[in-house]
Amino acid sequence: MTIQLFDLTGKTALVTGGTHGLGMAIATGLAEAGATLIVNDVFADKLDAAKKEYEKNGIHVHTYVLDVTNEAAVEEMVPRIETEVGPIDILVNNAGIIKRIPILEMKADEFRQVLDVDLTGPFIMSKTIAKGMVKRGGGKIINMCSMMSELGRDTVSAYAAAKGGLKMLTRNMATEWARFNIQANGIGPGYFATEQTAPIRVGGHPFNEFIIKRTPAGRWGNPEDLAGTAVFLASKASDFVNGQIVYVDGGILATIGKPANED
Ligand code: GCO
Repeated sequence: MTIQLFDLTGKTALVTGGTHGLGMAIATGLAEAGATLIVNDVFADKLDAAKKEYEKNGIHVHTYVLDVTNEAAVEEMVPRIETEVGPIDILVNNAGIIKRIPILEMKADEFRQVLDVDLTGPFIMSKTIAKGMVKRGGGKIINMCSMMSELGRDTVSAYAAAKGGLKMLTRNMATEWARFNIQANGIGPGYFATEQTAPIRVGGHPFNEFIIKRTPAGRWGNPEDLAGTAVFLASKASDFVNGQIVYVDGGILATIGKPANED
């Protein structure tokens, strides 16, 4: 039965930065589809708050303090997680930061910090966990890309460079690991109502109206809008899907947009 292809019962999923926003919505979707859930964050207090939130929704979650940019810590923690919880079948590289600074004013260290979390982090997590997936005969990797994997925007150069790089890293993972039955794909969220976009969405910020007009769906995305795509890319339903970025954007990338005065 096709619907059973989306069942994640017996699978274990790690969602990096799954303590809020899009990461939490995706993690919740994977758990509701049957997966055992693990989330990490660099901040223990965020993990504690998230654990309460998940349990309020009837979801049991395993939490670990882990910095995805620290290769030695990742190589030490992954075997521990896999012993304590179980082999990781699904990895969602969601943890990310953004700095909105014009290129002319941005310091190289600020640029590096964004690249480190948003691009090197997924590289480190994926290569460390994929070693086990190769031995076990397969697995799923989902990388959180962005509109900035395709489009530029004032002030987000480092983020765009990282998300553009993550799109190509995803394709190279597929190239190197499809032979091991590992499917590596990406999700490209459009503009979603989250903590991360609040600075450009609330308080009458002009970008809010711009996005509502620029998005054919005529609204900002809700984090839950991502759960279905994540379950698809984490499940047997996508066993022959590899190196693809699924844009969940209300149609932004499909259109050039329309003049502001046109309804
Ligand atoms: C920004 C936003 C974006 C979105 C998202 C779009 O400043 O433009 O924060 O980066 O969060 O990544 O896909």
